[in-house]
Amino acid sequence: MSKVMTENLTTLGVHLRNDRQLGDLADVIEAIALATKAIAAKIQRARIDDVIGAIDNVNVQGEVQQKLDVLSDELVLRCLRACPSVAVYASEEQEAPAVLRDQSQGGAYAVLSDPLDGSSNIDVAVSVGTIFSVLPNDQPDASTADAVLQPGRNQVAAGYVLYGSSVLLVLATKHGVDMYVLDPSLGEFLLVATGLSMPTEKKIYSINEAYLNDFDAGLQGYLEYVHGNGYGARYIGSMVADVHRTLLKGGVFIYPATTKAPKGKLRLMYEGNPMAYVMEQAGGAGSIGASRILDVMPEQLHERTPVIVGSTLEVEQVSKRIA
Ligand code: AHM
Ligand code: MG
Repeated sequence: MSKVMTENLTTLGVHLRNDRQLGDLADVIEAIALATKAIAAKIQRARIDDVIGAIDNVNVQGEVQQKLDVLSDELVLRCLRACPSVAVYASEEQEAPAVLRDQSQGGAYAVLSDPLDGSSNIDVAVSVGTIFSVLPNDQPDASTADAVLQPGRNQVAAGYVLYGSSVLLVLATKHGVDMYVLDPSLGEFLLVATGLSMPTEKKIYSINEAYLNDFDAGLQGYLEYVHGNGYGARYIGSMVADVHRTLLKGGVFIYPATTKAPKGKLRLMYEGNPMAYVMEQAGGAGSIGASRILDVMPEQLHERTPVIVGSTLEVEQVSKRIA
């Protein structure tokens, strides 16, 4: 059961330092939070400032980049560059990681991010998000860029900011999952709930069922099962919004492998790992079917993965059919 804060007003910075005792990791989270405040402002003004739509470029994934993808990526990089303990920043939008400083200069962490997930939804005002993952920099100076290639179980913090009807920051650390809301008049993230824990039994499934014929037989069997057993379907098509609903309301979010995309669509390092870490820290689970997401040893920075995250029982129901 999470504790909802109603009496005390506490900022993100105060909570990270005084209650969570995160030391220099608090600086990293605050740098990310600063970037997301700037991104939130850009999103709200996007139509007025004419930054909706694609630029004439594709990213390393071969996807068309939106103007706001690039702006968001630059904002995260600028904020992390100013943070003395960040060694390296890797982003869905950049082919290679940006090495900011090495271990001898105090670079203790690697930060990975999808700076603006679901950006193609902005023109219809659907919620979007920033996803982030923080790993320890375990590399000696010469190979700082390699610090990002670690399994997700090594994460020391991960989370997301949801730009929705309000702007929410959900942060998972070894202390559990806390939620903050951006007070626009103060420009501060304020603590609203600590120790979030997922509902265990909720019959909600979230998947793009239009791809049904491209799913494997086991997953098709799971969908037949949910149709006949009183489940509800929810799918926004914006991962942060779908995962956030799953965290609070329970059920399962699935982006599986398909015949057209045999490794799925979502990225292990920027999407799968941080969301699985959040779910596990809230008492849920994250799976690729055959194994835990957090145990996957990455071979490439931008590799894709099937993602099944949510309530432990429901993740098991799906995984056992497709493993
Ligand atoms: P993006 O990283 O290019 O923005 O794409 C990721 C998004 C997720 O937010 C969402 O879960 C998924 O794409 C939806 O894909 P689909 O339209 O195939 O259902
Ligand atoms: Mg994205």
